[in-house]
Amino acid sequence: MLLDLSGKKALVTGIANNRSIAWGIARQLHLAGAELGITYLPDEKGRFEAKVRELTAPLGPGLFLPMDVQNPEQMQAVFQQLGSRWGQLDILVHCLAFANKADLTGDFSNTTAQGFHTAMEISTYSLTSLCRLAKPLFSEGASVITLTYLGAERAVPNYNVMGLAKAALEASVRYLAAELGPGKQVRVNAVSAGPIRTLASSGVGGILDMIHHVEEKAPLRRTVTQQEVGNTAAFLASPLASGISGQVLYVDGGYCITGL
Ligand code: 0WD
Repeated sequence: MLLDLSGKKALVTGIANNRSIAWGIARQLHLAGAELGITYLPDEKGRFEAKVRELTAPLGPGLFLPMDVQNPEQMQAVFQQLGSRWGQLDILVHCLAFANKADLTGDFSNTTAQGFHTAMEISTYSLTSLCRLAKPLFSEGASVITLTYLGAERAVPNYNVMGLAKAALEASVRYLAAELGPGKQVRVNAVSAGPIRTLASSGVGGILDMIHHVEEKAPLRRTVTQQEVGNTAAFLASPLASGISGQVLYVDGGYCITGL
């Protein structure tokens, strides 16, 4: 059976530029035949909007909407549009995260309550909000995919508060999978990606050292590409993965199995 997503409607969040993991996912979903809805993080000068619109135009998105996950009205508006234009949702890609730069370097114990809250609200709670809003629209066998990192379960230097946000995100995946699976067979999974240079990862202190370390130690002696993560997301979105839910799937060149 070949991977075929034709006729599927996919909402992809978290494209900031052509290095974004979400961009790798959007391209692979499009190649497999899915129709895309894209959300972008709005900013006052509209720079993100222009950049993301130009980047994604060749994929012909059926929906292109602003969505800041700290803005509940904007989130509701996205799902209202989605409901009236598509009437259903087959694939939901949650591919966004944020923590203050000051909280992504140095001593973890210096994390402020505000920094803790911000990281959790944007990077973790947003998955739950998206699933709640999407719930009435999910089709039979719909698939939800989020992005996580090994820092959720190991102490990775500088990853700090984001490690906690990812740990809670992985727990959210399990609770959401348990809630959404009965009945409509909605599946919820996370892809744990190896370190990739992106706008978000450049905020993590020592990201280049992390990548070099993976290149030396991972069984595949390299880190992964956005396209490889995109391929896995397309698989998880497809009926080929119909028996997989509540899981964290590692796309990291095998790094997570290494001891020394
Ligand atoms: O090494 C990496 N790059 C890894 C990333 C390894 C493993 C996992 N991940 C995860 C990230 O934690 C994140 O969940 O992958 C996801 C995507 O991250 P990315 O592709 O590395 O980063 P980027 O291209 O910057 O996209 C993340 C985007 C934001 O970009 P910036 O850099 O401007 O914060 O998340 C979006 C935004 O577009 N975003 C928001 N979207 C809606 N509302 C918000 C928000 N409040 N904040 C950030």
